[in-house]
Amino acid sequence: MYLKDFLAQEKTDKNLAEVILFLSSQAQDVKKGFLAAARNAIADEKTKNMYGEEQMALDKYADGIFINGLKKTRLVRSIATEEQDHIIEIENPKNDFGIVIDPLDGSSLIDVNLCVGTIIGICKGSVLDAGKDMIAAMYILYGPLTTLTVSAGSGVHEFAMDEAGEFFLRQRDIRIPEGKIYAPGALRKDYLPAHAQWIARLEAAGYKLRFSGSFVADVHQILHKGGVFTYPGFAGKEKGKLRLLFEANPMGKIITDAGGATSNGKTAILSVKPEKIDQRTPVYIGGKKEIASIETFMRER
Ligand code: FDP
Ligand code: ZN
Repeated sequence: MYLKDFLAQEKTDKNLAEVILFLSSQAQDVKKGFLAAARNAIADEKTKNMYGEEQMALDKYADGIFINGLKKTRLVRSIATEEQDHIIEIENPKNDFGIVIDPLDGSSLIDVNLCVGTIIGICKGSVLDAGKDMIAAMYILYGPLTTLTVSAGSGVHEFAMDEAGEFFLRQRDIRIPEGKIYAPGALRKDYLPAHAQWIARLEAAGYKLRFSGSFVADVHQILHKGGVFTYPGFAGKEKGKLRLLFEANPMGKIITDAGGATSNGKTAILSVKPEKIDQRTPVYIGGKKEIASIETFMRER
């Protein structure tokens, strides 16, 4: 079954379904950018730093695809993206939705052809709404398959792109299983004490390390195999590295809707009211058990 038919069957709000379908259709153009960048890289292989610039350009290229498409279709009122320092307001919008986008997460892995993705949250109104008020979240993963994982009020579902660029249903009602994978960001030497103890506890319990450097891909793995991803606050950067709006909230909604949980170490990330678009947050995301245990460690210190 195709995404369009699935959204209709699930009785997804018509306007919301239109936004989800439009965003998913942009994946093909993002993929064209990967190929173009690879071709340019070969042409410029003598000048190594040119390749670095191509990588940077792909972030901007993907950003442009989503922003220009949304401006043209006027499907949403406002857009905040990781690549822009201000909220973009659309003139004469057809809906009141606010959209938060990380156009290309994990972009440092493009040159080695590892998995990267696009992360999107859809708010009913303001892009600065708390994560729990988002009405939908989705991510596109550019891997061996191009997949779309979406939560829009009726569970978490995964689609895969076919030869014609259409997304067909691959897995319905995904629930995060119990599992023993941990994906720990930041340098061990900078860990704060409670975090260090919690990591030691996971290791003693036999958790296996899996960290690619692409947040969206690493959390995707946790969604399917269980366990926990973390990019904590650490010495010198107590607020962590990852962004509340573009990374933690949309992925947090998907994991939570699949039966998992998310925390900044003290409280559910989705309950935090953002103050600014580039706000950072410590991130713990995964199984309920692991998230409850880091909150206990943090409380007891
Ligand atoms: P990137 O800078 O490549 O966009 O968004 C930040 C992010 O990647 C995440 O995708 C990833 O989990 C994290 O940074 C990796 O950070 P480290 O290089 O510090 O491990
Ligand atoms: Zn990112």
